[in-house]
Amino acid sequence: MIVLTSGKKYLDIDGYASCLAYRELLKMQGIDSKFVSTAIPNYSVTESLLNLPFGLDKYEISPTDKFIIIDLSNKAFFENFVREDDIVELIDHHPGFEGYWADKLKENSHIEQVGAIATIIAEKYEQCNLLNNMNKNIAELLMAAILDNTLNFTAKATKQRDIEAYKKLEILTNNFDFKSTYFGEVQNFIEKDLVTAIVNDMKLEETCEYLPKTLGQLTIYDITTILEKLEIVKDTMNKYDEHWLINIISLKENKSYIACSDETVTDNLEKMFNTASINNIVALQPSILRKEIIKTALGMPMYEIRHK
Ligand SMILES: [Mn+2]
Repeated sequence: MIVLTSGKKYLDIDGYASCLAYRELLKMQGIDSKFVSTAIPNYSVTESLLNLPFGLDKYEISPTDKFIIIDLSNKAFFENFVREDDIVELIDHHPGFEGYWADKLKENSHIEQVGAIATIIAEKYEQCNLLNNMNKNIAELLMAAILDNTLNFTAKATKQRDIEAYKKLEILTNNFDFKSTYFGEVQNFIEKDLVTAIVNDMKLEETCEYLPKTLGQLTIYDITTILEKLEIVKDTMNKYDEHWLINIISLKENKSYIACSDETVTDNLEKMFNTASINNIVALQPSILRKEIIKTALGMPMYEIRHK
């Protein structure tokens, strides 16, 4: 059996939708596969998307299974059931491990600089001439993933490919109002349960000296209520670690508010982005994604000198 999976600590709409859509594409081609994850989908997988007739499989991993890894290339976050030697394909857009996987998987490693993995999956349907056969629910899942991962097409990581894939899916679903439905639903969820939203979008990742290992992120259309509840945000983050940052993205303003635990973290960010802070919050416009913050940190000169 082929098992599609994403990270063990973290499952967002891009990983979730892409695994489901890839499973359905394989099915159309007569290949059986299962989507298995131990991670809880975060707030970007909204209630209405979770309630669609497509979801995770209950499946017991067996020693003969092969794995397709989606939206992930850092081994530290692989599910415990994944056996590296049995990986047959890996599709990701996070920086850092391109060389390792290219060596190991050759043409079956697809780590591409694209806004969303959902875009790559939609393109796969197209390459197989099956885009018009895509289920409408699957198409909406992929649309949500592209909207979320590209920050409504404002993220630097956004490519023309993302815009084109979204347009085609929009035509396919004939749903031209999906954007406001989706972002409205995400907004309501975050406002209703801020702590859960933070906890389910947390990354604990040792990157480099410039960043703490606890990296939170929230993407929300209108940030006003979150800024009013900043104490809840801080309390939640403090439970994880002494040093942290949380990247709160305001889609409405196309702005990132990066709240930091202390001066040390703030100073590093000020250096990285050549900007000032107010009350340990570094504000950046246009907004930036967590993976872009990591990329910037990895490119800082001190890091290169120390690791050469
Ligand atoms: Mn992604």
